[in-house]
Amino acid sequence: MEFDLIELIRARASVRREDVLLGIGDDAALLRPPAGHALAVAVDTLLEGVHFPVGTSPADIGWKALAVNLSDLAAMGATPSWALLSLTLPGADRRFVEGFLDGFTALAEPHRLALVGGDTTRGPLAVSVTVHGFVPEAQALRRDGAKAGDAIFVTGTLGDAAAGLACLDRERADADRLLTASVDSRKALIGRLNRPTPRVAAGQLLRGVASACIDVSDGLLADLGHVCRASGVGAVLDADALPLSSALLTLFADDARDFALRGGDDYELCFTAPPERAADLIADLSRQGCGVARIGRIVAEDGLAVRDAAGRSVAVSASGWDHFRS
Ligand code: TPS
Repeated sequence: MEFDLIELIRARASVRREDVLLGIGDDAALLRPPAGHALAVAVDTLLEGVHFPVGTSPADIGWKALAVNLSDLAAMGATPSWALLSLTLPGADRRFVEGFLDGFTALAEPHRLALVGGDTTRGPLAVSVTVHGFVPEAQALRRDGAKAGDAIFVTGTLGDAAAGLACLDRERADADRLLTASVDSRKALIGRLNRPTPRVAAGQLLRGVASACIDVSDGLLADLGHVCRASGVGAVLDADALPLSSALLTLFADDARDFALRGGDDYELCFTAPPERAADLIADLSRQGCGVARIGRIVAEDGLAVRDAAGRSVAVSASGWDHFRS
């Protein structure tokens, strides 16, 4: 049975690349990274009921498992090349694997990402994807380069995925309102939860320009906090500059800002750059079809502050997603 599944996965590995000397089928893949580039490698595991709600379609799980990994490469400014897939399944469910590969392939193909190996085991549903990419050695985007005076930016809109999760949460006090409210907004938010768009092209455009970069997986405050700690700086965010989607504002007008600051799973890029680069950066990213907002500035003093337009502090609980929080 295991070998049938591996054969099925091999048959669906549609992207061919010249730098894959040997793909799925031997004990290890043989790959040729390009000279002068660093190999960027990242792994992310998705568990049912933790990273995606029970009942998520196999195709959405396949898309998201790859998207969150491509987002890690995007945050490094890397160009994706190869992936490994490890699937733990309760049974040899061919239909699940077919659906999973539909979603996975839909995202792998446009990024020319070759699936070069993997593993299948039996157990509670879990998906682990390892991705590889290349970035010119001196141009990789890192978390530790933010400088006092830099402007802070974020791509796209924030808070949508966490709001999508809230829409699916039947325990919520306002569950009935959410079920009957704007169907289009609900769909848009749940779509952001299930099918995030990794900002791969944006990450490449930021090479050599951004002083620091991270993808927003745990929530803006948490992830910007990682940048600040790594860089030895602090940040002041402009609460009124946070980019909020019309779907979020339609369904969660009162909590929109909180979702944007603390909600995870958006997979947008948060980056810093000298303020004099702001106008060019915004124009270049917009030309790519990637929205970008300037949301604050890096300061020398530790800590994260959120201010409104009048300069008053906005109270927020500075927590993001933490797997080990009890
Ligand atoms: C059913 N969530 C789970 S893991 C994570 C977030 C925001 C951070 C990124 O994970 N419950 C369900 N589905 C979800 N997506 C969440 C909660 C939210 P990692 O740090 O492992 O990369």
